[in-house]
Amino acid sequence: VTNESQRLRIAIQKSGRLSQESQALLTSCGLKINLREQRLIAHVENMPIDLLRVRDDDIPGLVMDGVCDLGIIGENVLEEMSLQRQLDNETYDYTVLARLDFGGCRLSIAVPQEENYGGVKNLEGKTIATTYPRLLNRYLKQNGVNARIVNLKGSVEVAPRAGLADAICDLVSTGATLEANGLKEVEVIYRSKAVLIQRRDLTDSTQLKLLKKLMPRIQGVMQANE
Ligand code: PRT
Ligand code: ZN
Repeated sequence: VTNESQRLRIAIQKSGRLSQESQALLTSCGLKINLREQRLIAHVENMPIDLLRVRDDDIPGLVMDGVCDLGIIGENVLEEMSLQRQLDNETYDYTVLARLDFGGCRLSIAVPQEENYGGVKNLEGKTIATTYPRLLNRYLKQNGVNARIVNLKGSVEVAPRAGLADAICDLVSTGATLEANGLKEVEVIYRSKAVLIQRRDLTDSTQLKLLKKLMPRIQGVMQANE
């Protein structure tokens, strides 16, 4: 018998670029998921597992605070949150169980197409708009560049045209968005994929047993996709 608190809690993105593939991965592992729209919690019918469907930005914190046992999240968001929590003296512990085969993208710096870009030193004294200020700050520091970072939660790609910034640092996959906005990619600062993470202090033996059963299935699904 499994009591409520022993159910394994997995946080996944509710709707967005990672949700379909996160659900598909879990379904391929044998989880029977009954997703009624708008529900925060979905109970897995055939295993003691609950899915929490949330904004992707909430997933690292839920796992780091031990509120959820597992989570599927883009490394870009995970690393940004981790850096933020370190700076804020909050807990930022987690374990990566698997690097997954979806959600691939890169975090890149882009400048107006017409600009003569000769290397990272060209960013000295410039203003760069981004949703990932900690990752960008780390990169600039490592390269000895002083630039001003402007925080934007959305519409980053229009910032140069709007006169808000000289450059941007944003996620890129095909490059079509940059192109459409008259920008060119000049530096890749971080390469990201979706990962399955676990909270550090998972000790419940029932949960660990279930996890031990799930992990080979996840590896199997990924090998089958290769
Ligand atoms: O609502 P919620 O907060 O949950 O979702 P969100 O809107 O914050 O995130 P979402 O669903 O857009 O992305 C979730 C995750 O998918 C990201 O954190 C990345 O790990 C991953 N991912 C992979 C991407 C992309 N590829 C991607 N191309 N996330 C965003 N983009 C955007 C990018 O920001 C830019 O606007 O797509 C545009 C660029 O795409 P291309 O193909 O034109 O280069
Ligand atoms: Zn988000």
